[in-house]
Amino acid sequence: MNDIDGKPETALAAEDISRLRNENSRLVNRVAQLERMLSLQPQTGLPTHFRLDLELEELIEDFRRREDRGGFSLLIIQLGDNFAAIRKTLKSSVSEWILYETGCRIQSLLEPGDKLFHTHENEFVLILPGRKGRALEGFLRRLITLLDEPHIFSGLNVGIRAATGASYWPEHGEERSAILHRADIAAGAAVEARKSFVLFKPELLRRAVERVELQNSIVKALESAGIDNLSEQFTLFFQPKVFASSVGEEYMNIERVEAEALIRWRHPQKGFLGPDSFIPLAEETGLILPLGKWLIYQCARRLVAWDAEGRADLGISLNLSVNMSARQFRSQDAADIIASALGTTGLAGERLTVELTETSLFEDPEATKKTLERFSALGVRISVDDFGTGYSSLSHLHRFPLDEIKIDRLFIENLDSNRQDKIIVSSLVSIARGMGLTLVAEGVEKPEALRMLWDMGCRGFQGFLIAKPLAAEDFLAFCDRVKADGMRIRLE
Ligand code: G
Ligand code: G
Ligand code: MN
Repeated sequence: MNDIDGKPETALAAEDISRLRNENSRLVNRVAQLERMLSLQPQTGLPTHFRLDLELEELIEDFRRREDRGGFSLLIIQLGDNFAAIRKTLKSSVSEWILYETGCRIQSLLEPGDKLFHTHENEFVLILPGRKGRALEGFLRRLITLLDEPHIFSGLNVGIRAATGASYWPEHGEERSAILHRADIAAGAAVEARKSFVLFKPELLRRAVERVELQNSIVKALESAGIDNLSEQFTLFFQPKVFASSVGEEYMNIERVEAEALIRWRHPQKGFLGPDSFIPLAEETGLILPLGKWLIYQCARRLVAWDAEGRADLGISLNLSVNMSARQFRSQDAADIIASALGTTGLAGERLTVELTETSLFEDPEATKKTLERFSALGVRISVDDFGTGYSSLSHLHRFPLDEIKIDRLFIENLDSNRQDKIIVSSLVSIARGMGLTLVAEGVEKPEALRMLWDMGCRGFQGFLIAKPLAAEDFLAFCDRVKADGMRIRLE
């Protein structure tokens, strides 16, 4: 039989076979080269994640065959943030040296049968057969001491913080993936708690699962509803922030009312959630960015709608304060989002105040200044939230275009009994006045505290004494009541 070119079949096959042979040996070499690359980490010469997967599988098989229930412990050692920072900022030879040395240090502690892998840039995995509990404690002490020693390298002296998580086979999981996952959760818990070592326990898994679920439901709430209908799940409460013109025995007279918007979540399964149970997670995962954007738009729309309906009319246009988280503030488009919310709704910038914590302001003062100047250019007012709890230096406050300071409620709580708090608050009042800033006391619960604050010269008040955070309708009712009472609020 001939093929289509008319050549005899056997001749073609012989040619092909020799070509294929060459090709084959080239591929074999290439595969061997890739295997070497995949199985050994170049910086440390230690086996990689691929080898870990294979060897862990074999080890588990082996323990099962031998019915050795003594098992092993698996440690995940992660080098901390400062290692990542060194990698970014210093020459790569420095981070390579640190990795190499870390590998050597761990290796110096190993006994026959122990296995060390360099699985990711900043991560090592250690398998210690038969070592658990007390036997592991001794090892850990030596490991942590050794890892804590500074790395000295051509004049540099750097300490690297390492966090280790451990799990036991077979107690914490029978399968390879389970045992790795448990150790990873423990390592994550160690990083979060800034501890050198955490041993896995089932409670950690429950917490991790809960976090993932919560994260998923934030994503779902954001996705399913679309930015306009998000309000099916998220809703805003409004806590009045009032400015007094006089404070008497029974009443205070009010010059104007503003409100702070506070987010609440009507979670389909968990019910009504306050921000403390999801804002930190939203911050961590970046979900705060779409959520924060929704918030700003929501506040702008609210004000425009109230204006159109003639609600919340106290003779002066209502101002709403929005809390902006540090991550949102640092994102490139914080000012653009405000600008487009104002543009879309036609709201004047003066109607919004952005509340920022001291920590977000002082993290990167240069960038802060630029962003705040853009906010100011839009007419938006800027308020420092929870003032006094962070580390901001008073002398730096004047560098930023600020409008308002809110004294943290920690200082207000015991104002009538704590002399220290009294001194701090009255100096804050004079600083704020001196700098021409509006001052608001947060968490005012007792009439005595309000009177003391008034006597010190504070004019802005927020707290349960005046009103709790209120649903929109209740907030409007509050405004109506204040107006009906001749702009007075009863103090009791
Ligand atoms: O009631 P309250 O539990 O609302 O708020 C607790 C904390 O959550 C406060 O520190 C407040 O700043 C924060 N918070 C409330 N609402 C929001 C919001 O809409 N965005 C951000 N980033 N933080 C909020
Ligand atoms: O941190 P921020 O100021 O944004 O927080 C507002 C938080 O303070 C909300 O959780 C709100 O419920 C709470 N809050 C407001 N007024 C009072 C008060 O008078 N007492 C107490 N304990 N908490 C208050
Ligand atoms: Mn606030």
